[in-house]
Amino acid sequence: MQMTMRWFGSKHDSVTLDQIRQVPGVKGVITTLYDTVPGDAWEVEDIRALKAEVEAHGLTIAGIESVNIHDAIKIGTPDRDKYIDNYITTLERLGQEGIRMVCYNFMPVFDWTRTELARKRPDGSTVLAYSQAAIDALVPEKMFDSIAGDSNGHVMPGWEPERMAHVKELFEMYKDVDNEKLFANLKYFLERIMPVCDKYDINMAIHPDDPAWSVFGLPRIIINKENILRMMKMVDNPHNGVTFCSGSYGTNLENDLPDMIRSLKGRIHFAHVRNLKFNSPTDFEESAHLSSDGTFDMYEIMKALYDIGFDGPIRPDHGRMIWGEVAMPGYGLYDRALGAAYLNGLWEAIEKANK
Ligand code: CS2
Ligand code: MN
Repeated sequence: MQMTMRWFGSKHDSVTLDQIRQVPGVKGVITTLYDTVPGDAWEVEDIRALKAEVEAHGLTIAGIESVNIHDAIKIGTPDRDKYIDNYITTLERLGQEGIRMVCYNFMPVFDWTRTELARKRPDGSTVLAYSQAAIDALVPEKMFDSIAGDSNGHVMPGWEPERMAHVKELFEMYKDVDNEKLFANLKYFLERIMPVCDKYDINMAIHPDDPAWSVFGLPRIIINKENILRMMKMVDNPHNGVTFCSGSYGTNLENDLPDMIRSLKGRIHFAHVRNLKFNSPTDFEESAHLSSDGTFDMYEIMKALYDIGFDGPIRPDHGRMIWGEVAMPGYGLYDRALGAAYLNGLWEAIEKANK
């Protein structure tokens, strides 16, 4: 595995490349062109500038998170091909710059959903949290305000204000899209992009839906082992792979994370590893990475990745906000650096025990 950290670009991130470079074991970043909106083809110069900036700081781009998918593709509207063409152009340009891993998701309307971005824990740290009761008390149009109002002035990934200004219309457009339709639209998209992925050896890594169930009645498909294996089979190409995000699949306690990892051997192209602490099956918070601070056995998760020979980029996922840091919720430096160090430690121990 290759330890990385997510970086949103110097215009948007309070964490610098110089800081990331000093985190032990981190040689690459996972980044994106944060100013693009879903559906645009990325400009060659912008990709090159991003790459040059990262490399000037002694790091490499280990992959892109995310190239987001336009709603027309997920809905399957007649103009979807235009947006798929733009997506292919972006992939081509990334491939030409030597970028080999692209993360994306296929969640309708809303990306990841949390109801609090700064829940206070007894030790004074704050964390992202989710409670189904809070969602049930909210109308979808208020969801964006709830996220934006809590984000220390940052635009949160996947919550572009341009898109969120049209939440009502978006819901209307998805009204005939059920799980089957969404699967079919995903298949259509993947079949069209696989040739360019084959040509440039780009690994596509779908991020799971978070939480792993339907929110506000919207369809959600990337939620469990059965569905993800169906997706792997439906377009059976090694470049059609997954981002294994423990904190997203793990929102559903019925998902056996190490077992899922083992069943995806060869198809996990990117890993997000973080822990969750459940207060009830429908109320959880994003704890520290350490097993004993949350509900998951992080050793077993890392061991499963080791056992399947995982060699792609991995990153600590959302961290707590600690030590007075002010940053994008989930993406401060300190707790993610602790997470990276911990995951590196687990990996070293597993590796040595297996030699
Ligand atoms: C989330 C998502 O998992 C995460 O870290 O912040 O925004 C995720 O990056 C996207 O859903 C992937 O497309
Ligand atoms: Mn994730």
